[in-house]
Amino acid sequence: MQSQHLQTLAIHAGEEPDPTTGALVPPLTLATTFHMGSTENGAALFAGEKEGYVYTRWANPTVTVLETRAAALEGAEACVATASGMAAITTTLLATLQAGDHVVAAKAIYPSTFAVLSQDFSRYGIETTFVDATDFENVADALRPNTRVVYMETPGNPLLALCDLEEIARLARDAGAVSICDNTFATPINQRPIELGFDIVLYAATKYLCGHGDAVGGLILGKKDFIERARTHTLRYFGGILAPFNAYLITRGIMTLPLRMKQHNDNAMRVAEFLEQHSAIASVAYPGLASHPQHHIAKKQMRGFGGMVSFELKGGLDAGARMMDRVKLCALATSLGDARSLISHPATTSHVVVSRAERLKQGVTDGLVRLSVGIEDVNDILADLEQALN
Ligand code: LCS
Repeated sequence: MQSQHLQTLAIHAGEEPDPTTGALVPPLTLATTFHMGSTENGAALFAGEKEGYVYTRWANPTVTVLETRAAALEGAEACVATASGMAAITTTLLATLQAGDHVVAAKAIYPSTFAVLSQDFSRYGIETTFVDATDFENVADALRPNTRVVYMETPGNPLLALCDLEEIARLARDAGAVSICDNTFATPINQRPIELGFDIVLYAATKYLCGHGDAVGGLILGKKDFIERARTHTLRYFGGILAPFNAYLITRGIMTLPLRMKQHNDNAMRVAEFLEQHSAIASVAYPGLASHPQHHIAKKQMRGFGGMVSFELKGGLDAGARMMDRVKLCALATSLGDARSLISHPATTSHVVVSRAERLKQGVTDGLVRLSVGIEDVNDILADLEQALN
């Protein structure tokens, strides 16, 4: 049944008709525990001598369907699902790092990731150097003999800064460090870090993969050995597993991911072009625009430029706030990647976890507006923005 084409994998990978009922949709298995058959069989399952389901914190059939499908879509050897995108990030870092290790990370990343590295991992003796990764030479300069992880997010949240994945994967490999890419904004449809040499890809599946704004979840993808270690050690003990119901919803969301991304890409390009020529707008960041400072990297490593657009109004914060209060179709809400358009103000929402000084250092200004362009008819999105801007 399996084929190499993404749209087919998105619909079929990881599922078989249910052997007892023939149901085509994989059943939602909410069971927390599974019958072991016999004491002998139970012992073999617990010892890892036999494969099978034991307890949902270890593995669950509904979650397995999602993991198999996501791995197929990414072209990864294996995948493990987590409770959230943050759980995917922290589980991966916990599975990789130990006291005395050093991390090189892009500075303009999801602020909770910035916070966990700078405020929490630092307490465990793990130091992070944050660099402007739009120039890979800055990554090279920050590497130390004890650098164990090179952590990137591209396009980055919320500035949409890009880094050169191929160059940075090479630098990390030469330094003996594990390369990790948060690919949430791009999705496997628009960008494939493993093919560009990255070791590990992470997702907030909460966003585009789910696509409908109704399930929080995360994914870690990479080599089988690493994923199995993360699953059977770090995740099993730290406990941030994905709930089966959320796995069910995210698996269903993935069925339409390639189609949705096509529409997100097309709509966002139209919105970015519209904003760029509008007299009330001071600047627009979208990887697909020729004016984007890393457009050359976008063309090299992205198959589509995604659904996220950031911009500033000429009137700064006040004008931005007035606009965000006036949109009607675009919902004033955090998060991103939903079918519906979402508009947000990073400085007063996602970025409150870092200081204002740090936020400004990253380039996230008081007036920045972030738009997650949905898959509604683009003319309606444009009309909404136009009336709000005017
Ligand atoms: N990585 C990126 C790039 C994200 O944008 C987010 C969440 C996460 C990881 C964490 O995922 P979660 O734990 O929420 O599933 N981004 C959000 C945002 O920009 N607004 O609300 C959440």
